Amino acid sequence: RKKEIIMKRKLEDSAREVHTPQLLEEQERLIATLIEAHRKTYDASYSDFSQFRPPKRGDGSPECRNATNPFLMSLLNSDMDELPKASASGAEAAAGDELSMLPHLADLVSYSIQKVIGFAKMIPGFKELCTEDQISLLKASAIEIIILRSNESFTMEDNSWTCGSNEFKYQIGDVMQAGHKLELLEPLVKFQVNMKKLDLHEAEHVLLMAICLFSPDRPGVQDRCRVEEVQEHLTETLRAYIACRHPLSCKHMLYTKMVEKLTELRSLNEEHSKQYLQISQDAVNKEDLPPLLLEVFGNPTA
Ligand code: ICJ
Repeated sequence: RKKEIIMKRKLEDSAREVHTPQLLEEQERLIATLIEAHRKTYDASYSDFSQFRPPKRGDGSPECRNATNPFLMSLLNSDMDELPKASASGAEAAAGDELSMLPHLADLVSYSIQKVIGFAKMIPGFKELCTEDQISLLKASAIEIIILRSNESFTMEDNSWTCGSNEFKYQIGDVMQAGHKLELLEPLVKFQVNMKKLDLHEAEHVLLMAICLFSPDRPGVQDRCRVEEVQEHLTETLRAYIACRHPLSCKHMLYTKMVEKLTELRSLNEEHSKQYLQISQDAVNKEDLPPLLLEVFGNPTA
């Protein structure tokens, strides 16, 4: 009789958990920690961007509409009647050049990798992993987390990443001038649009980045169990958060949709690896790619 009562109460308890999950105090603290970690590593004023090598666009400017005659164009458009020195200015004028955006975007990505590392170090459980596993996780997820965090600057108004002034507004064409093919950029922009439509809370956004980082199936990870444990704790927290904080009308399938985003990121990552290899081989100026970028994405000449 007594046993029955206890059993009944247990069943009721678990039923209540399913229908009205609670955000435990510990989960609340975890979310607060992640939000603070993100705020400390994501500067929404984008004021550091002017320190990157400047963007070079070959868009509508006269020099570039006539990319086949850069020298002629620069003479016609200036008061000079002589070419300054060898090919220097000609090369500058031909900003429609392939890879003309590479130095700027490579600096942006290298800078972002540093920020992602700073974010990772503040996630409970990351520092407790051995250094080798920390490196494996970061190498595999860096581009995915950058794609996720970049959603904050993405706007559906004109499908661009807008980071302050026009100089730091990035459109598909700009990324093509970093050597990427439309095949990759189309899904990248689609991803950003669909992400934007999910209209995530900051808590959900930062949890998704942390969940992405703690993927136990990345190559080279030794202590898969530890990584999985942390990831499960994060996903549990995300489910609980959505269940009790997200308005009923929009939480429908939200968790599932977020997990789907992680799958899409894997395929973007895979395609990025291929195109990165190509770009890093094509880059004539090896200085175009900062050392951190070479270390994280791979150095084909090493
Ligand atoms: O960290 O939100 O691997 C954030 C901070 C801001 C701005 C921002 C935008 C990200 C963008 C837009 C952040 C421009 C093009 C970027 C894209 C994310 C990845 C993409 C930087 C970074 C790159 C050009 C990558 C290629 C690089 C390459 C230079 C080696 C494009 C392939 C992505 C699948």
